[in-house]
Amino acid sequence: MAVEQTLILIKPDGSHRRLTGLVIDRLDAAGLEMVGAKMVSVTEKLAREHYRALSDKPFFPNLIRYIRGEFHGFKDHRVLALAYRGENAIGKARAAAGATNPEHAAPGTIRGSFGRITTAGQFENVLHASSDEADAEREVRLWFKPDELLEG
Ligand code: DAT
Ligand code: MG
Repeated sequence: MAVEQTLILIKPDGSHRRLTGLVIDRLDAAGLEMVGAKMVSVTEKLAREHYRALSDKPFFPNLIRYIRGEFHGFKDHRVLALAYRGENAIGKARAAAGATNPEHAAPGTIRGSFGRITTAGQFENVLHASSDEADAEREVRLWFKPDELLEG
């Protein structure tokens, strides 16, 4: 199986609810190797670029507010960006994360255990994990400069 890189973001709900260590622990247990890590203050431009494939969705405006912490009323735009490398890293990270909708995520996955849907209907699913090879490559490049990643 191919060695891949994938992007993980600890979303503002994840850091606010003190789930950062738990996510890192689960990805460690999945056998993935961290090759990049940094705190990012997410600009509107970065948020829109990251989610550009969803720009025509009705929930897009809230999604931008969510990844920037605004949806939850946080004053900063704090996101922890992590890059992981490993065999089938994209699939392993997605499996550890669980389904997008926390209500449908399997028990024991990060989202299944800790995600929730607010009364306003917004998903709080703790983390972002790249969905496929094309997205992973684009997203790692969007969030990290080449010299911020360990060489493989
Ligand atoms: P994932 O984060 O599992 O890759 P996605 O890329 O389809 O899922 O969507 C990105 C984010 O958008 C997701 O983490 C939460 C939000 N989202 C997706 N579908 C949604 C929906 N039907 N209603 C509300 N928010 C949604
Ligand atoms: Mg996605």
